[in-house]
Amino acid sequence: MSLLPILEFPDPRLRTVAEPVTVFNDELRQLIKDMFETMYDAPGIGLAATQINVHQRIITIDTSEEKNDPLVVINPQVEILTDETEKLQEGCLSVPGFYEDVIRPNRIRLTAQDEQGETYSLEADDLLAVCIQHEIDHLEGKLFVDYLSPLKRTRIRSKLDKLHRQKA
Ligand code: QAP
Ligand code: CO
Repeated sequence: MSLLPILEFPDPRLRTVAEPVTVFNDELRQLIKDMFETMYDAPGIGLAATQINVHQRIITIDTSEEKNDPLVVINPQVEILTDETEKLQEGCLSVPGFYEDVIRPNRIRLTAQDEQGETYSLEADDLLAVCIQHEIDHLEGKLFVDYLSPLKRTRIRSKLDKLHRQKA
């Protein structure tokens, strides 16, 4: 098991569009274990492979209080089930320290594969629905800051740039 380094905004590698997973082997399952370890350690409720610089369509999620309900999401497809939206304060392990309201559809149907390649489908609402959409955005090279005003996004970028310079 190992903790994986997480790319931070505005790293251009976060803009990469991820490729579908075609091989379901032990290497994939080990990567998923490491993604859960990294996500739980943060602690976070969702992590997309893009964030650890692996550009394949793989997501780990656990929105449970007890952190005992891991969901593996590979090659996801989403159908929006309602016109109703949810305004939720979102954060992101790739945008550490910043949280802003984002509006998204609040009921979806997810169809995806698990770590064995088995296809499943589930309905999600509220936090889980939002988290799934946030993570799928990562696979498309999109971040929650893209939904904010240009002013807010620029401020966040400047502050993180400064932090990254101090670290370097
Ligand atoms: C996406 O994000 C999400 O800034 C998952 O310093 C978040 O797990 C979807 C985190 C909220 C919907 C609502 C963020 C950890 C974790 C930080 C996360 C931080 C440490 C973010
Ligand atoms: Co994120």
